[in-house]
Amino acid sequence: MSKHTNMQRDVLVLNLEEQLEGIAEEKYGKSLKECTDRETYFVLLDMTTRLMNVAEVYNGEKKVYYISMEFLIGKLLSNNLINLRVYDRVKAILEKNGKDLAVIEECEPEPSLGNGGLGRLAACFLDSIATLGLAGEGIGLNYHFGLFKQVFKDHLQNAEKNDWIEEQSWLEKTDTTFEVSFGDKKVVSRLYNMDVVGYDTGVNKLRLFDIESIDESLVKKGIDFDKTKIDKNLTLFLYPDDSDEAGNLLRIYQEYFLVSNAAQLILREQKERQYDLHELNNHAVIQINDTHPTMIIPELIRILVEEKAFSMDDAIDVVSKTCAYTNHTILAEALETWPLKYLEKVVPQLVPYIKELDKRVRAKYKNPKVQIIDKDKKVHMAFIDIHYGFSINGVAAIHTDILKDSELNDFYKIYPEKFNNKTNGITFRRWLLSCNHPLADFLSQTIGDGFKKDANKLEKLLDHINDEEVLDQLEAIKMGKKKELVDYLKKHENVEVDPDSIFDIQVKRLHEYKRQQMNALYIIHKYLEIKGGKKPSRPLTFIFGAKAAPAYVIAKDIIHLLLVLQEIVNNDPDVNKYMKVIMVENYNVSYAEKLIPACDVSEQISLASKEASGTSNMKFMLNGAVTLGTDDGANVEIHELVGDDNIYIFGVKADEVIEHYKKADYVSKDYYKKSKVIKEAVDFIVSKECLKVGHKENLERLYNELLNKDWFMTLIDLESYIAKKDEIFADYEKRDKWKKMMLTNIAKAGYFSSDRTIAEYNRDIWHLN
Ligand code: GL4
Repeated sequence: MSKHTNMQRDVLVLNLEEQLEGIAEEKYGKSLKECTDRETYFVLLDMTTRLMNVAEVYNGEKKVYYISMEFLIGKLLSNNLINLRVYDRVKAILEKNGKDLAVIEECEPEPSLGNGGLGRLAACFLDSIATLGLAGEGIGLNYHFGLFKQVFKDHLQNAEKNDWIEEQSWLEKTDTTFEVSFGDKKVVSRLYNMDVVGYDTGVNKLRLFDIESIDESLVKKGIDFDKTKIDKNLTLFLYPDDSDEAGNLLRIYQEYFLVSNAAQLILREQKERQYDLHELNNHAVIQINDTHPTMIIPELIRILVEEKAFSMDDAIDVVSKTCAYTNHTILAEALETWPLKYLEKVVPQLVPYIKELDKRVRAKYKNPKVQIIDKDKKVHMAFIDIHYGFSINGVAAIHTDILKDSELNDFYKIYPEKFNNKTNGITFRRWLLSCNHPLADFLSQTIGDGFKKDANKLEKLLDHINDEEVLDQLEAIKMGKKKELVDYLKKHENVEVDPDSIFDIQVKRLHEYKRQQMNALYIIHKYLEIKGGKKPSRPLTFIFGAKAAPAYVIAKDIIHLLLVLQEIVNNDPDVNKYMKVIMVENYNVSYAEKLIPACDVSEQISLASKEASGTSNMKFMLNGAVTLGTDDGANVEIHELVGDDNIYIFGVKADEVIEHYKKADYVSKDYYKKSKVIKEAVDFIVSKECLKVGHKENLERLYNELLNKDWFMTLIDLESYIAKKDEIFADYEKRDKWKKMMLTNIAKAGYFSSDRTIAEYNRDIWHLN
């Protein structure tokens, strides 16, 4: 940090209280004490912004641009205060003035700029890039209504707009505007910045582009709007419904808008710094987060050729050395392919370049499976990234292996040197220091502060594995967090939960491969057992949080089933003493921060091979939950780290699953017919009890899906899941064993710090100094 900014910062920090009083007076003509909670929030926002303005800005010779359709950043106040190292001081000043920082935090709306793990990962990465002192920025879009807000009505998911942007916010409007040309229209963009402050370091920027001509009034009912009015709707929603042609076209408009702005921003910066564009790769590295920003490749090539007098060869060469691609999924439907005719409509200027890239591949490789444009005239976006980027990485060891050995094997054979693994990570600032103050403080007392900067130091906790006082403290902290959650659930979901019950939690996007439906079948099984007189030794609380894509019918049916079960179980006097079911409404980052510290059993039950990594598994572990999971994604690495005795693994393995798909020999009905337990659980979905509460159409559709299709093999694992789950619940009673498992999981979580992940990206891909 330069001496100059250092001093300015010190002055501000020294006079924090005067500063806060000054801002309160200036803004509201009141003392801090007299401010309402909301006013206090805005005073803090101002104060924090001032501190970030005097922090060091990173300006390396080379910079990483992390381009992503999503940045699921969560609320910023607490995290910024923590990273600026003033959280405790601010908290104390507020207390002196009769205010509780935790209450003030509730006044902040959560930015709605992401969907799930992919978007949250991008946010964790920005935190770690800044924390490691690397020059890097995120580039994304400023969605006005973001991902929809989930509202339950009549046991169904309804989608409403998520109106999160306020008059005063963390967004800073800039003077930067660019023109973006589509085939049939031009729009003008505007850049908004958000500061990303590292832990005890400097700041980077998240760049969010918007359009000047946006018209929020286009959204009339729910999340419906005219998808064809591009100049008015472009940045209204993240992932608008793409089940029809207009929706597909809108996605392409959004994606090109993102990359056109990114390209203009990056090239403007190169020019300002007087860098030679022939050496672009020495000054910039572009990390393409999943395929959505893939068009940055042909777009940069196009600009270099048409506006910078590059030969095609030179343009392709330098762009290929600048762009790297991260793959986040092996689900075929998530790998984007756009019909060429859509691209011809939206971005005709790119089509000759895409064809050129395709032609060059064709000239070199005969294998039809590696061609960019297939025989149906569809453009495989990932294939552009692989042929014309210098690095392809998966996000967990098993995922990268599957990419190499099966999904992308044809490419791996061509470019073995491009493939590499970067196991995901999470920022411990948000997922420990901020969401679990009691645990963070206790760890500091027990093993020192070192873990805050070097997560591997958490291993020191293992020295205390036989220390009863430490084990009891961990248990007490967990209980404290469970009680906080109980209060919150009472207030927000209107359900009573027993804090002494086992908290079993599954929170993640709703998808059949994640198998929330399998968890639901277990709940049915337990319900029937209790009805039959077999009571669990301790009450069980099953908590879910998940949004389903509005066009994903079966996912919404699964939510319906969960809400129906919640109603039946929680209102049945024979059962509700022993178990409760809660599907929380509008699960988001802020909710995760309340649920994760309170969890006992972390549900990571995807069909093996399908979950690229998962990241909630890491957050739960760090907060002392024990994983119940399949050998999938990062669970595999958690398993390796904690050993067999500190995790509960069940189910078929990835290679078996892949074999089943290859042979197409999985028949769910066979499992249903063979097992009484499975049959009873599945049949209950269309039982009198369920139909009395729920809707015939939804329940029957789900029942038929499970019985006749079950593409993600729920029934193959149901019996082993039931057995493992009963085992983990029984082990919960062996308190000594359980507390040691908690401790071991926390101690071994250091590997999953996103600081480690980012250090690896930098070492192997970015090479920033
Ligand atoms: C995801 C994966 O589903 C998830 O396993 C992974 O942790 C995450 C971040 O790498 O990326 N892929 C897509 S698509 N959405 C995700 O959340």
